[in-house]
Amino acid sequence: MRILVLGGDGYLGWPTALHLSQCGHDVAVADNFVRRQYDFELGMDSLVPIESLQTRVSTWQDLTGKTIKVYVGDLTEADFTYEMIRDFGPEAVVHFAEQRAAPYSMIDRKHAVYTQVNNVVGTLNLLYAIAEIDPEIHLVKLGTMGEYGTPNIDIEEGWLEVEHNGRTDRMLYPKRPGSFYHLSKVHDSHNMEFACRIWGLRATDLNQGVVYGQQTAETVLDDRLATRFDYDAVFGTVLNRFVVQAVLGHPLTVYGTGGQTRGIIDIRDTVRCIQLACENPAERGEFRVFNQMTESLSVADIAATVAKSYPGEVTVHNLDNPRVEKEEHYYKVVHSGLVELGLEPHLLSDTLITSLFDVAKRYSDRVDLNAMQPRVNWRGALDGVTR
Ligand code: UPG
Repeated sequence: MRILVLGGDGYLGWPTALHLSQCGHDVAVADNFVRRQYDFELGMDSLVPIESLQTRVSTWQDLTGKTIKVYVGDLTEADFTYEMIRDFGPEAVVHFAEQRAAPYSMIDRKHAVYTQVNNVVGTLNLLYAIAEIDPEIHLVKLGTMGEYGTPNIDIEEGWLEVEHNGRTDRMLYPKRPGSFYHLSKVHDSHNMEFACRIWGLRATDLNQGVVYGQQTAETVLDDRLATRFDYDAVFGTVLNRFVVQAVLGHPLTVYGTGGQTRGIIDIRDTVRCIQLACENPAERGEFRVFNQMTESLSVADIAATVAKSYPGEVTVHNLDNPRVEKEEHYYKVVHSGLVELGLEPHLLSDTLITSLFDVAKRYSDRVDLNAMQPRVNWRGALDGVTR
């Protein structure tokens, strides 16, 4: 298949592009490099050094003989988006090209507005480009488990059968997200469902859990193919952060009681899920939703698992929670759709954590301890930032 990966220079977009290419698909990537720009803005950097996109792509070609075409541009510029879709003529578009950090979106008004404009307008341009150029294209879009929040009922895969006053209907599952970033994905989901219903597009919304890990079968082939490893309090995801903290002898930064429970997924399952979604497209007119996670763990359980796997001493520090989120709640999620398509989940294991410890140890001299402490507060009290 011809598959275009948007956000192909990022933490997950790059390993996904490699995996799809390795599976024999004809892959192109697009990126505007804004993820690297956020590092400059925040004074942070990936723990693992990463090469330029050009070096990554040429390394892949040298190693495998497979080519990956590169488009440099911004989805919020409609001309770029239309020209790219016309030029590459994809059968599937995998869309990672969004600002993806909840804390970044909560820094202040400017960052909230940027996140929502970037994410919602980019996706809307893409929907129009697909509808006008080739409505057969299957859009595979990264949503988030954070769209649902933590409702006191079971979380279904995107849709809910509702009975009300003796009548029934199948409605989009109600959303109660926890940040302006997560809200941007809710808005995207509604726009996509509308485009499927009104124009007959085909789309898959992958509501992904919190990703952990850094290596895939393809990225380990050469250091120059490595993907990012974020450990800072803005872009670092919780398990990856705890691994780096354990290695450094820094207390694990559990926010609040740690009772908050999240769906999680190994990066190796992420790339496989995208492959499965592309190779098994939604029907025309169908807005299909999968919950892309493999197990649920509380933050305290994640900390305990990391502490148990680490050979040295690990301490846990329960910080005042900088976020506004429930710390004790019901959490039960249906996530059978991708398994039915063939996903064989890698559940969280000591082996995976041990290999992550090795990555963290190898680059531990690159860690900036100042990046560890959360400074973005959901209640709006960030030092030194004007709104
Ligand atoms: N948390 C801690 N300590 C930390 C970091 C996080 O307790 O040092 C908690 C946090 O309060 C939250 C949970 O861990 O309850 C998960 O936080 P995090 O790993 O930062 O994930 P999210 O903010 O949910 O966002 C990530 C990705 C996002 C994706 C989402 C999927 O950044 O792009 O949509 O996971 O759920």
